[in-house]
Amino acid sequence: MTHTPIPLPDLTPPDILRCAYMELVVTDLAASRAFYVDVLGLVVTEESDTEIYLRTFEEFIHHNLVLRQGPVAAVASFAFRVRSPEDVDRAQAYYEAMGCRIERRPNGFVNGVGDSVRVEDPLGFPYEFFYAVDHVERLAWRYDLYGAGALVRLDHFNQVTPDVPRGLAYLEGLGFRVTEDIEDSDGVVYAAWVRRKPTVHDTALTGGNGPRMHHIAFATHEKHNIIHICDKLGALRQSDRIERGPGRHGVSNAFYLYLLDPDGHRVEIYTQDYYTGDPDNPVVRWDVHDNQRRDWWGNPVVPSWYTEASLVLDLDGNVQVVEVREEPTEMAVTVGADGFSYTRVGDTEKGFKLGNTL
Ligand code: XXG
Ligand code: FE2
Repeated sequence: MTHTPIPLPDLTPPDILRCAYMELVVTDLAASRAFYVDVLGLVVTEESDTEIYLRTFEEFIHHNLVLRQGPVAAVASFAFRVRSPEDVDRAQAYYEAMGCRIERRPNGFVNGVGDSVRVEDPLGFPYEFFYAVDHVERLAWRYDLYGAGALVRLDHFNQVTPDVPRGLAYLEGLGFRVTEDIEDSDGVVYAAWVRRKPTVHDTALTGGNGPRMHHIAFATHEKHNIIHICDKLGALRQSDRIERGPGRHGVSNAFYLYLLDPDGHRVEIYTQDYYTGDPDNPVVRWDVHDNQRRDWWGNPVVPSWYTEASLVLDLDGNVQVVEVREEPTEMAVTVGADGFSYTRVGDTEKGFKLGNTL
């Protein structure tokens, strides 16, 4: 398949620090509050009848998540913090040069954030860049407030897009570096993880019908914090919020849990990936047939995890049209039992199939 390249401008891209917050449109704000505040324990920075601003325990900027009441569940913004006010200008110039629609708001799009630019990026995602932000109390030392499942940082976004190599070339032009990917021997890329901060990723591209939002991920300190969230959901008779996990990822080596919020927006709870800050950090490439790539213990991925994702909005608040992936999907290749998945390298040549033992 030819991956029609997105022409990249000959301009310095904005210096992106990290993924910083997501604006999520939810259809029942009270139900979402019950999930994100009462169950997950995110900290309310401020709220009104129509919006709730939430942050994690180690955060010092105003929020990591905005919940906004609206008619259709969707994502209004994937927001990244940049290094300086001038980097907001650089972001504007960069996307204008790509011919993207942009909107600049000196007073920000949401409370607590100043001068920002929102763009409809070449993949159809609403990206936002800002530097100016209100500082709030970093609650890291407030152990009197921590619950056993405390969410301490926003870790990453995950985006679904039909053509991963095309999206990757654009993100690499924007300054992201690839940490890991999943591919096959025909050169099909199924997913890739890219970073700015020195963790495994700030966002990832998952190959599928898109643009859609696959998940937003928050970090806990330890694995036992994730187990506590599972126990709490069980005690609340809300175990049906658990979609996948808990488990250990192959990709990223992190411990994980995926939950679905009342609108079906997927939230990952994630902990203990690895440091990637050296310039020669090695790229890890996984074979799509490796049965341990997505779950190190070999547990199967539920089909909904591959197929379901949230819609995203354009700058007018309309839902972006979803385009179908043409290349093979990971679900068809691995869940669809093609007989070529393996746990031990060499099993397939010997004719062994997933589930058989040597
Ligand atoms: O953050 C992640 C993920 O994208 O959510 C999924 C790290 C690893 C994986 S995977 O399912 O590939 O192990
Ligand atoms: Fe993730």
